Amino acid sequence: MTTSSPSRPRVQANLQTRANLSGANKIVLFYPPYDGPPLGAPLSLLCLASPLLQAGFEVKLIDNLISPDIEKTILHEVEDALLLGISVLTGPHIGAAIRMSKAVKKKRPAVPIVFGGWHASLATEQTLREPYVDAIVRGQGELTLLELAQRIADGDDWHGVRGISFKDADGGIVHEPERPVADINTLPRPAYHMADPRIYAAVSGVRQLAYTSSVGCPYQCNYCTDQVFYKRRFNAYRVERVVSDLAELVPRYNIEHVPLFDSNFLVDRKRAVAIAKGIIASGVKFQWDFQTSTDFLALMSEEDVRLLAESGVHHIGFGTESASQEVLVLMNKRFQHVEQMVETARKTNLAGIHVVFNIILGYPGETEAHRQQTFRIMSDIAKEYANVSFSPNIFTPYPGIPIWPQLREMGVREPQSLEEWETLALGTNVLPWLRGEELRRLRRSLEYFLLNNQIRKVSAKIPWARRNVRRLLGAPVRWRIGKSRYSFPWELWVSRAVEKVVTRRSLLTGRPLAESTQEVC
Ligand code: B12
Ligand code: SF4
Repeated sequence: MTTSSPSRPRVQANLQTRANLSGANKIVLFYPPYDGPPLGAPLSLLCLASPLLQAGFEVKLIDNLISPDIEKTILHEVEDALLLGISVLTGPHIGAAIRMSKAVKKKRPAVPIVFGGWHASLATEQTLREPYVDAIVRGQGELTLLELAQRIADGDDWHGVRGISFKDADGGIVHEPERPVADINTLPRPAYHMADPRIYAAVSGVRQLAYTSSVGCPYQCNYCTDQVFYKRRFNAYRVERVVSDLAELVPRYNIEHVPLFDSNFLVDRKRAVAIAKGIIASGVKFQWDFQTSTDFLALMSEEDVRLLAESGVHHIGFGTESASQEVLVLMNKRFQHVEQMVETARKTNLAGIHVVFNIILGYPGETEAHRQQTFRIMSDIAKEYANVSFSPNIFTPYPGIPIWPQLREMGVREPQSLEEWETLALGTNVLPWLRGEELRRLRRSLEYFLLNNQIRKVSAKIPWARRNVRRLLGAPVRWRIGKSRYSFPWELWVSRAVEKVVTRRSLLTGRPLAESTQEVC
């Protein structure tokens, strides 16, 4: 939890606000708990805080990760607050967002509660129907929240604030027109000073600084909402800004690791290479990771990929999703081809960069034959290039993804309330076409695929018994994947005695995730 005080309060004390909060100048922003390893300070809140601070508001950040008793802290902080803003992603975030909102509404009903972030932006009407939500900021939030906060502080009506949806005085739902996405170069630097990475390092064990060098991706994959949020525009900081930010922030906070939160970092390859060169020239040393698509990496020269590694890139996450061209077309991923996955693996392997290929299983239209093809091709790639790991998930339909009309027709039931989205089994299975024997076969073949990827790594560092089991199992496991034959799975039984197979990895960092975790970002 962090606070920052304004130099020049902007609130006009003589005005009566909608919520009767005259004189209040404090904005409380809350980041609810999520499932999975801690990733450092929530960048969304740091981005939102900056323009508010510049405009003279006091901002208090409450992040569950470092505020042990969130309810007590929030209730205390909203005592004299102008508004409570909550960032909401689909899944576990929602539970705490609901609990805190209800508690605040009970104790301080006059304080407006504003939801923002991907879930609230993509399931706006449904979220706003909840009695404890007063307004939603849709999409990029910096300028919209600032304008809304100014309206509330000035006691003005909320009509006309572009990018918000809200309940009017009669409880009717109003959707204001969209706010165009702002060029991120025009936005102030996130308020990093409000989230000391040392405090976060005590929780995560890593001194890391989340950074976004760009937002938006030009592609339109059917299962992804980036296009809805950022309108397919690659909106990126200039090279000089990225390099000077990192060259300043990394030594200031003694940072070891910078995960980039960009949707597709290599859209502009020249820019990416210039950033890597700039980092090298700055002399500042740290590791950094990013996510991108294989079509872009495959187009880079070996020399440029090596340059990325030299500048500190040690992991890259790829949404490869399938090795069947037919399934890639169903996903509207026509831009991606299996040869590019191979080329990506080859070039990153040469450069010594670890990569994770995400795989989506059970996509509508994917047959068992497609899936087996994916397992075979991906296994071949990993056999050739030891730097490749996988993170497979069963397709999860998130709110607002373009393929929803088809999913409804195929019998997928859309959650009917905010609460229901909280309990959606992310990455597990809600697909009516993946049941019974087919699901059992998927699970078993997936186990073989993951086991194969793990046991091909036989090094002297591995204990003797496990090393020998890996050697023994290698050939039969590869045979099964080659032939798609999975009955009487004795290799799985034997391996379970000595192996804990990694089933999922973080695309952002490459680190293994617990099997139960819902977070794969
Ligand atoms: C980092 C990240 C995470 C981290 C964030 C942790 C941290 N410390 O920051 C964690 C691990 C929590 C995470 C988890 C998940 N994530 Co994630 N994540 C991302 C990622 C890569 C970057 C998010 C980010 O910080 N961006 C930078 C900031 C500045 O942007 P922002 O968060 O969008 O915030 C802006 C606006 O959204 C808005 N805003 C946000 N909050 C608020 C609050 C208020 C009050 C207001 C007014 C505005 C506002 O204003 C901000 C500034 O413009 C995005 C992809 C992307 N490119 O954005 C996916 C993304 C957000 N995640 C996604 C998904 C699917 C998930 C998971 C559901 C499952 C999964 N695949 O991992 C889980 C959910 C787990 C849970 N609920 O517990 C989806 C969105 C799905 C959805 N409907 O919510 C995205 C878009 C990836 C994708 N392309 O599909 N994720
Ligand atoms: S390439 Fe990645 S970020 Fe871009 S639309 Fe496809 S899934 Fe989304």
